[in-house]
Amino acid sequence: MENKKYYQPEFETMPVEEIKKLQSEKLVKQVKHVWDNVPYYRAKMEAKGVTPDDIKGIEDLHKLPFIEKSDLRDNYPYGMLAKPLEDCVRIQSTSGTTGKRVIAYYTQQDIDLWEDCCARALVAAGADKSDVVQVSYGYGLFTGGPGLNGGSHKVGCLTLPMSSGNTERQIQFMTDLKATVLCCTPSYAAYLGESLKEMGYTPDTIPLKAGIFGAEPWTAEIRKNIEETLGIKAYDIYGLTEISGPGVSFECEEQGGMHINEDHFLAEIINPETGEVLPEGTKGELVFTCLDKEAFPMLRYRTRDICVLSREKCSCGRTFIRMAKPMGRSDDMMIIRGVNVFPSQIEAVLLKEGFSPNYQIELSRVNNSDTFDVYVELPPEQFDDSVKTIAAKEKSLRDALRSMLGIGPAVHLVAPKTIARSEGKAVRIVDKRKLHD
Ligand code: DLL
Repeated sequence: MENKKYYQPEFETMPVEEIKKLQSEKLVKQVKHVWDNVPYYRAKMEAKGVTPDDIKGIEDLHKLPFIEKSDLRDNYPYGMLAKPLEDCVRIQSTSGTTGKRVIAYYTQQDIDLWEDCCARALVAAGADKSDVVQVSYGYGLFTGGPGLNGGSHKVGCLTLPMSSGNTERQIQFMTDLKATVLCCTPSYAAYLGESLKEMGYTPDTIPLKAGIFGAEPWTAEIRKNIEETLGIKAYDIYGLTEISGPGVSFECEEQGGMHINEDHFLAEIINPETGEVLPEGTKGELVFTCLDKEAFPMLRYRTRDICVLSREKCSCGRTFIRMAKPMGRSDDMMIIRGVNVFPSQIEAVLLKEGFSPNYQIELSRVNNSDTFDVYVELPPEQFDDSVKTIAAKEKSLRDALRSMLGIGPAVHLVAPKTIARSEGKAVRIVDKRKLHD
């Protein structure tokens, strides 16, 4: 059995100085391509007094203007296209969780590049042509299904294009066809694990060995939960439609942050308030520049994802810079009575306190003051506890949340299976305050 450690070692293990040289060469060409073909961005550059001649390498990147989601919305549907429409072969779209959908275009070369990135992620998770890969991300406009599907083909794996949903059928195919690698959102992986357990499967009777989970924030605690119920190693994968889709970065066997495919994507961390570039190792907003993409080549695209980059050497041998798990989009951050709260912080406390990852946060406003409620399912074996015991547990969970967040929610322990399960990206926050805006 062939068992390669890397999909494209010539890039994945390139010395850092060479990566930077390659990035500089590609950047110069890419800026020229965008200047020549995207009048909107050219005008933005002109407004900043920059021309392609000012960009001699990656050290000049900071001179370029940013692109934000609002630029893409304003230019919908064709404004940011850098290739004639007849050279494009595909459209994908964002999930629209933060407003109007954004669409991205791909030439065949763009698709190939994206699928190579997904293939790298699969090989990093130990996949080779002997594997059966169950792709349970949604197929369609969402990039999850098509991206991992293409990557799986490139590696030569037997690919099960399941898409999301229909959990019973997922489990039937997984067990009948002995799927070894599962690709889906972490919240759906947790749900599949819960369902398999209820059906009497134990980790050693589940054929899976690895999972590639992303598209939403997930905590170390959820990873542990999934790894234990499914009996697998769970790898993180990151990406966004605007930059291609899944595979912009991926985890290796060290599970210590995701390697960014730096031969294709140039990453920066900026201060989200001022736009200032921050030194490596500082937490801030992730910004990407696409070095090779033809049809939809984003330059300095602001992701709104908050994380940290590290160039620290990785023992896997890959030289690509690593990004820490994004703790959530700056858009996902809730401001509750003036305190900044990320759902991932709440999730970490729940799992640490022995609860399931099934929860929902509800925010509302009463008499001009925010209300903050967290609904959490009771573990099935505690469902028959007395009212007094449940009230004590609610109080203790509230105290644990307060010490983590600096603000205490009203905690409601509810019956098992009463919080809707997610088949794609989980909806954790119901913010009724927005309904009144
Ligand atoms: O979610 C692409 C994807 C599909 C990635 C499958 C991984 C696996 P969008 O729908 O455009 O694309 O959403 C992109 O999702 O800006 C992050 O906020 C979030 N996100 C993606 N991956 C992760 C991750 C796909 N591993 C947005 N951890 C991004 C945390 C993630 N957040």
